[in-house]
Amino acid sequence: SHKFWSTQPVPKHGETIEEEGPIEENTPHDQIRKEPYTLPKEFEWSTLELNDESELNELYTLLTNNYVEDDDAMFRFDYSGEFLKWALQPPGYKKTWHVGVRVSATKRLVAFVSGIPADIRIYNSRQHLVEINFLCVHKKLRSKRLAPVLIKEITRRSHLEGIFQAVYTAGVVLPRPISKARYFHRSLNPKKLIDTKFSSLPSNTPMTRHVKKYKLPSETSTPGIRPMLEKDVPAVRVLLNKYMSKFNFVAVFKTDEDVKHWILTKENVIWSYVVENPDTKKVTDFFSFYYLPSSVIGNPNHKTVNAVYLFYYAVQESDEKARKSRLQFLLKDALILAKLKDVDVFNCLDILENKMFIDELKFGPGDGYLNYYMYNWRCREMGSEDVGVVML
Ligand code: NHW
Ligand code: EN5
Repeated sequence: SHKFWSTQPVPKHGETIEEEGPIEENTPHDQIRKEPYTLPKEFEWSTLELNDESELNELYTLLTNNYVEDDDAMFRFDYSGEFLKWALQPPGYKKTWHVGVRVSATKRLVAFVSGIPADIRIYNSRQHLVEINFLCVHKKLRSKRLAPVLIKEITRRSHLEGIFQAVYTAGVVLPRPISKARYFHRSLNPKKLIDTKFSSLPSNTPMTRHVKKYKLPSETSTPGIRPMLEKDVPAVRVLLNKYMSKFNFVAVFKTDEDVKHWILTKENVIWSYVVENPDTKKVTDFFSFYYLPSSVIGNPNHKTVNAVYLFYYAVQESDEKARKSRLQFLLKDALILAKLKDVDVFNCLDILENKMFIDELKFGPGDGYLNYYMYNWRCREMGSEDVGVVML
């Protein structure tokens, strides 16, 4: 099995790991293949220009109709065009890493994969690498081994930029996960979630009691909480990088520009809030969540489930017990703020310190998992509570 993955520089399933480091040497620049990989004859490569509204829309349409679904094919991610621009055009992005495949005859976009530059720390090693996401092959072209060609092509284009490692996440198990996280869901609109079969009414529970269980206050409770502003960027960067030092696999925010791009609120894409101490006026905490609705497949009454996903956050509190209580208050406010935006469900993974609030705030386990991977890097596995990388 794994006709493709067995040829790639990734650890094998079951292989024991003695020492951390690259699996293969960097290819010298003059030995990197100059020509794109060969596609089956009816297709051609097409680098997407996402600043062009019509090309962005082609990508949106491909993903909306063909991207990730849950195991029972009831919901499909519906990333907006605005969201895709945010996700794919961070500081230092490379247009050549927005890799499309078109049908030569009709120019119809039928496959895609992307890379963005990123900085991470894995255990004690800091790396500038590529984050791979939005790999997608049109439903009609599945199982024709197009995905390996897309992966080899984005690898080649990374090598050309001097990058030989990558991070990526997937619901499927491949050789070989660094960590496995689970999705958790907090119902904000229990009736709609049940109507769409996103969740089911527990047996012997009347709807009224179920709805009451998830009721939230109409206002936040943390003193000094407010939307994050551009002036908060430097403080948030320091706070976040400090908080990240607790974990073994994290994103590194090198510049204020990175924080400005990744954390500041962009309406209907990402929302961020800070807590400013009312006495000292110092920012002590922040959290953010991104908006990613899912299309409901084949439901006559509901087109989408409005979901947000917990993104990066940081708390200053250093005492473990105090931090747990702080996080519970902050995340409860996050639920309230999301509810005010008409969000139906608040999602998170069991990474970071999320286990400190998951049960108390009535998140329940989902049926989906997320596996974390690195390409061309060998290292020990870790528990999800050691992971501090959040991918879109
Ligand atoms: S995970 C989301 C991936 N996308 C979807 O699930 C959308 C719906 N599905 C599809 O579009 C986030 C297709 O099913 C896809 C596969 C395109 C997934 N990752 O073409 P074939 C990401 O975007 C392997 C990696 O016939 P297909 C992360 C599979 O194991 N490999 O299948 C992406 C098999 O190989 P094997 C995956 O169904 C990370 C081969 O593909 C995979 O028509 C990419 C079969 O190919 C997945 N999610 O198309 C890796 N799903 O060896 C980046 C299947 O087992 C690596 N496969 O025979 C790093 C590159 C950069 C390095 C830089 C130094
Ligand atoms: C990489 N950037 O499976 C992206 N979602 O649990 C790749 N389940 O929404 C990511 N099946 O459990 C790929 N409701 C991995 C994710 C793929 C999408 C996926 C799961 C995550 C999901 C929902 C719906 C299940 C429908 C049937 C789910 C239960 C919610 C319930 C709420 C009340 C408390 C208990 C749980």
